[in-house]
Amino acid sequence: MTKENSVIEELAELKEQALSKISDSASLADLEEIRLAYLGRKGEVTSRLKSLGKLPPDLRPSAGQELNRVKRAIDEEITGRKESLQQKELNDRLVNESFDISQPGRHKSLGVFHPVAGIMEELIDIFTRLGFVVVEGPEVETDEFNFKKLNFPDDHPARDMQDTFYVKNGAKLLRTHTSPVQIHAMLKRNPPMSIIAPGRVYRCDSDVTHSPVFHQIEGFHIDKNVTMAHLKGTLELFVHRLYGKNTGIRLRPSFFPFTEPSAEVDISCMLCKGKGCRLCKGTGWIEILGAGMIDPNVLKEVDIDPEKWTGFAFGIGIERVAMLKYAIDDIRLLFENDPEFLRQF
Ligand code: FA5
Repeated sequence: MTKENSVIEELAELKEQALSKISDSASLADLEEIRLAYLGRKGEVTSRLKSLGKLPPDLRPSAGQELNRVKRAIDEEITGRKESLQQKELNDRLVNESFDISQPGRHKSLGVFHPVAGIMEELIDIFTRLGFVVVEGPEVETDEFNFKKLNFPDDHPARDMQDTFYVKNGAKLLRTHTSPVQIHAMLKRNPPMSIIAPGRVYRCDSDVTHSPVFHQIEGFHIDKNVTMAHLKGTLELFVHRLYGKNTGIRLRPSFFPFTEPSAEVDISCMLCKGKGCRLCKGTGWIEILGAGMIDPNVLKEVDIDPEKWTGFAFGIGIERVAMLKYAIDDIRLLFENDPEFLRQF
C-alpha cells in the first residue's frame, strides 16, 4: 500500500469512528463532547490539520483535501444529530409535562387603601373639585402656632399636659389639630384663598371614639362677604357627596377660640340608623367636625383686615368619618392594622 493510500484509509477510519459515535450519542451534552473531541481546538481533526506540514510534501495536498472532507462530514453529521436530539428532548418534555386547564389561575392579591387613607383621598377629591388647594404643615409645632395665634387664652384647658404631648422640655409640641396650618398659610398668602390641610394630629385621649393619634382635614375659605351660609352649604355638600343625600346633618352651637360663631357638626349614626348604639353613645348622632367663622382676632394676627375679609373654617376628624362610612364601632380597629380587618375595604 502506498503511503498516500494508508493516510487516506486512516482518515476514513477516523471518519467512520466519529460518525458512529455521533449516531450513538444519547444527549446534546454527549454530542458536544464528541464535537470537541474531533473538531474542538485540540480535537483529533483539528490537530491533524495543524500538523499537515509535517507530512512529506507530496502527500500534503491529497491528505489536506481528505481531512477537509472528513471535517465537513463530521460537522454535517453533528448538525443533523443535534436537530434530532433537540426534537427528542422537546418531545420528552411535552410527554412528561402535564397541564391541567381546569386549575384556577394563580393571581396576585392586590393591595388596598387603608380606610383612613381612602377617606382622606375621597375628601381631598371632593374639596379640590370645589376649588380648595391642598397645603401641608409641620406635625411638631410651637405653642405660638398651635394655640397663641389661634386666639387661645394662656389658661385654656387644651394647653394642659393632659391634652397635649409636649416635646423638647415643653419648647415644642405635637400639634393637637390641623388649625395651625391656617396660620402658616395665611402668613404666606393674600386673600381670597380656599385651602385644605390634611394631616396627623396628637392628643392624650383614648377610648372607642378617641385615639391619641388621628387625622384631620382642615379647611378654610377667606373672601369678601363670606357668611355662615357658605360654611353650611359647603359642609352639607361634602356630607351628601360622601354619605348620600339622605344623611342627616346637624349643627350645634359650640366654642372654639379661633372661630366666632362656632359649631360642632354631627351626622346621623349609620351603624344604628339613629336608634342609638355604642358608636354614637346612644344619641343617634356622631360628631365629625368642628367649624365656624374665623375669629377677627385670628385674621388680625396674620395682618388680614377683618373689616374687609371674612372667612369660615372647619376641621374634620377622618377616623370618625371612616367609622361612620364603614360602620366601625371601635376606633382602635383602624390602628391595629389586622390584615383580615383591612382586607374588607
Ligand atoms: C378641632 O380640632 C378644631 N381645630 C376644629 C375646627 C377647625 C373648628 C376649624 C373650627 C374651625 P375638635 O377638637 O372638636 O376641633 O376636633 C375636630 C374633630 O376631630 C372632631 O369632631 C372629631 O371628629 C375628631 N376628633 C377629636 N378628637 C379625636 C380623637 N382623640 N380621636 C379621633 N378623632 C378625634
